[in-house]
Amino acid sequence: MNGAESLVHSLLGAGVEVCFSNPGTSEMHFVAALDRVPGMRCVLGLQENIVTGAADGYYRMAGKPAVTLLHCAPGLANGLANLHNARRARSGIVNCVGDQATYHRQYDAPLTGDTEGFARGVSHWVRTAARAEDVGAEGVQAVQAAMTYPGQIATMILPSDTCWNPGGVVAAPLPVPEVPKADPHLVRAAANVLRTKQNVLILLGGAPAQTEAAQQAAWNIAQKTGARILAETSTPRMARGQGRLQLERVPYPAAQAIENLKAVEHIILVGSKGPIGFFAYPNMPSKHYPESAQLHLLTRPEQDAEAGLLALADELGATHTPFADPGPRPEAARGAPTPEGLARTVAALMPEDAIIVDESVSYGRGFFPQTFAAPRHDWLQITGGAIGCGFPLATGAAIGGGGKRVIALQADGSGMYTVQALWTQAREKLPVTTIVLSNRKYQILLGEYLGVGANPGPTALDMLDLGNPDIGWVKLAEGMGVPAAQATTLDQLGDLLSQSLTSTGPFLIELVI
Ligand SMILES: Cc1ncc(C[n+]2csc(CCOP(=O)(O)OP(=O)(O)O)c2C)c(N)n1
Repeated sequence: MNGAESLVHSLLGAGVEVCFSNPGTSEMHFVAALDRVPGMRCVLGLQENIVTGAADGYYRMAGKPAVTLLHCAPGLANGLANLHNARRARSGIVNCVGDQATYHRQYDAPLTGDTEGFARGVSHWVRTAARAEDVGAEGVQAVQAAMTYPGQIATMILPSDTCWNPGGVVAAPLPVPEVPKADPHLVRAAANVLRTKQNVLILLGGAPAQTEAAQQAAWNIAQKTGARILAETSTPRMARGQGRLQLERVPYPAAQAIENLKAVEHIILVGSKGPIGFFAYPNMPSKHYPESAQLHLLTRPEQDAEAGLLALADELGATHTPFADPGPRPEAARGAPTPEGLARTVAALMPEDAIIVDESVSYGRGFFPQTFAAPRHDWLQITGGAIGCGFPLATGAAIGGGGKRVIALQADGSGMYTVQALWTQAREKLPVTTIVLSNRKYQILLGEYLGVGANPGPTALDMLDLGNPDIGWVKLAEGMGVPAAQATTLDQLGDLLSQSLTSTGPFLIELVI
């Protein structure tokens, strides 16, 4: 058995079932091993940022890591932006990066680069294999690292001779580390704040703090104590819709966030940190909560958020209180597109347990209130601010979601970074409906110019214009095997969305906004 075969056996034994891949020469033995060792679903992405973004989406839905197969330092570099987003989402991923053979590295061949250096910036765990005998054991260590709550990025660098040399040893899976619980002292301290103080905010950060059970505990606490609840601005995965909490996020625009939080005196942090700006702006504070407000830690992101909230509810004697009724499901909107109308239409037509992937950037800021009364669904967002995650995230979420329909709300500028993920959706026949929000500009940056006090002239404005020439979204999608159509009204959008739900494969709607 060679090293690559022992690795594939070991990964399978540790429960890894999907390999998102964009291979090269140095990964050929790994690819050949995938042929000889059955059981791994192999999914080809046509650029590494598709591969890494898909692995992120997969983890967010499946709750277990996929493996990525990437080619040398430059291949890893292509996938870094979505590994950055995945790290922010606290998704678990095992990256396998093929590299120069151990004895060939000294010659500095063209694809040789600082693979470890690139990996370290986005990984919690990095290991460069030295011998074929070791890669099985290192593979299960990587899975263990990736499964460490709530999820970590583990990167194995595999010089090609460690894959092709004989002597591979299959390793048994390692136990998943126990999830650290909240410190009981901090639970009592948080309870004390909630009992005795006014204007307390419970701030939920990360997927484990936004499950239905975590929301229920937070709601019980809030009903008992009068605290407010908010989620952080970017959410990896939030349970939403009927029977869930009507949970709002801290707004993205600095002025709105500061206004929203101005009365807050105490913040209970549940897997979150004190709200700060995405960026600094002249004459704006970095912190968006009042300087006088106090932060109280309930759980760090690495501690069990759900159990922490349950313990806090217990400590306070906060018993089950039903969530507020969001009212009837909205009806599909008609006429000219508006953000609210689009959100209502999606809420009206989405199937139960849909997965919404949201890279809607500026258009999506008001989507939440309009979708509170939608059927139950999960909402996945860009987490690290590195645009170009939507199409890959939707692709991976469809594979991790086990057949649930994905509806991707995709801003056009961000979509163009990784549009070739559509090809993977077509090839894998994935149930993804993408709605491209086609404003033909980098709309958000118009606001950012004003925010930083810059005064855009014609050259600056030209850098934000995507309308010269217009991007042909329908042709782009069709060219990659995804049926597509354009909508200019919400009536047309509703018809196309309904039609797409009757098929089992992907569909793209360009909504001209
Ligand atoms: C990887 C990366 N490159 C560049 C940026 C800077 N950036 C932020 S938003 C944006 C444009 C977004 O445009 P679009 O997706 O069309 O959304 P809209 O602003 O029109 O809502 C750019 C280029 C970024 N955040 N991440």
